[in-house]
Amino acid sequence: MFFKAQKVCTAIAASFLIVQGVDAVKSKLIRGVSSEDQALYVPNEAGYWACLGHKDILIPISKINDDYCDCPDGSDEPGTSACANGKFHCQNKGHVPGVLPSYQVNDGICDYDLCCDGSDEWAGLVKCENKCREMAAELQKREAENRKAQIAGWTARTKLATKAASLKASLLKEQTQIEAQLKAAHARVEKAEEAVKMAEVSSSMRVGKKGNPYVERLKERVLEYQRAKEAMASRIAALELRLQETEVILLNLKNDYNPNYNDEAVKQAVKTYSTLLEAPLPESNYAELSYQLSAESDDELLKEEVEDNDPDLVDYNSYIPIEWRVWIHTKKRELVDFLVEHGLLAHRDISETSDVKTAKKELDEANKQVQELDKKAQKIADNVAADFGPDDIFRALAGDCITAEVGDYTYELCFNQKSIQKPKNGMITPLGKFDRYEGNKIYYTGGAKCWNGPQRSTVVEMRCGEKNKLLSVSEPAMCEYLFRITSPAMCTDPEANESGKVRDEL
Ligand code: MAN
Repeated sequence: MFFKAQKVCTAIAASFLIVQGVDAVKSKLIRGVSSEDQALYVPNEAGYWACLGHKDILIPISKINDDYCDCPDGSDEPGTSACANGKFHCQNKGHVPGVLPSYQVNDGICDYDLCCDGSDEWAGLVKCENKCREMAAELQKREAENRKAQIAGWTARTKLATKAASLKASLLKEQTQIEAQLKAAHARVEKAEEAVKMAEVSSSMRVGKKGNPYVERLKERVLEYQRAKEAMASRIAALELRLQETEVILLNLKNDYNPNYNDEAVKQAVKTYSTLLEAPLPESNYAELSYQLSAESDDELLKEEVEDNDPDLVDYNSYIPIEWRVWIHTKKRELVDFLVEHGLLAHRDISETSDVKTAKKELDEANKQVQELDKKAQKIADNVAADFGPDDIFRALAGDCITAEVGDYTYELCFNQKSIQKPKNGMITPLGKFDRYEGNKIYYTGGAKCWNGPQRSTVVEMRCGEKNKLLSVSEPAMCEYLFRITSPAMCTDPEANESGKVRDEL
């Protein structure tokens, strides 16, 4: 702004000087120079002017545009074709000003692309009408179309951004759900592991299992036998005492009776006692006696006992708390496993009870559930962390494909996946797997190996467009493919651009 103002002031000063006039030439505007730069063509007091790029070369002001090149930078001939490197400024009123290489001045060709006002052909070799008005209208139309396309592209991009954000949000939601499910599944595994342990403990210690009716009856029977044995022992003791006393009486009678008295009863008693003493006594066993006391048959109990005849069976279980039993069982299993592992004990398959089988099945299912959830969680985590380009925008396009027929091939590009080449009749050739996004480019690498060359790869150059479209395919180097595409993903906010422009101008 400051420079502009300064230039305008200088221009005013220059015009003033021109009006004042050092000579006739100086009073005219210099041809081929913009109104802003007219001020650069002011002579010194002596009527001399210095070449713009060579201040040491001074020429009389009359030599400007005299169709002879005096300045090495061509600055003395802006309005003629005398200098090969000069520049001709076209004012193009009503349109955008242009700068033409001055050798194209008066060459008999209307250079409308740069000089719509036809001022480059001022010598009259050819008549160039002023086309600035229609060209400005055309430009305006084009700009309006461009702006429309930009708005459409930006609208499409906004939709893509919404889709990408919602895809990510549902992924994150799913991730949270899977995490909760995983937590529950881990708890299920822990519980199932505990249940297996308990079932194994119960199965390997069945005699001591609380609530087993046979065990309870067996215990009762033992107590019954113990009581019977005690009763029998005291009865035997009493009878033995009485027998001892009787024996003393009979012994005294045997020793002290008078055989000269003919008492038949005494003689008979002494004789019977002597015979008894000579006869041997049978061995007796209290336990055997006590078993015979029970009227109920033990067959059933004994049968159960045989069925429970597990070598692991230990009868201390009923007397210890369940947690201790689990601990003991675990240690015992560890010891057995250790001994089996080190070849000190033969491996023995212990047939499992249905409780153990059920518990193990539940554990397997719980572990399987954890594995499946882990896999799902990993897949989601990979997707969340994957590269979907600037602002994650290509998340909305991942897996979408665009195709184009170029020469003998159909080319296909799938976002975040692959790029392929398909001949009219023949096999597909992979041109690379998605590798990364970088600025406005996508890289696909590691395609099919080129004959005698590298693996095929693709670079995709993108620019803004309302639709995803494959515009062109080329092969700048053997097996290196360049795809040019449009995509709304590359569009920017036209309003932000506008406000940017305004800011630049301020
Ligand atoms: C095939 C195509 C071509 C490639 C050659 C290389 O014909 O994939 O694009 O240049 O192989 O041998």
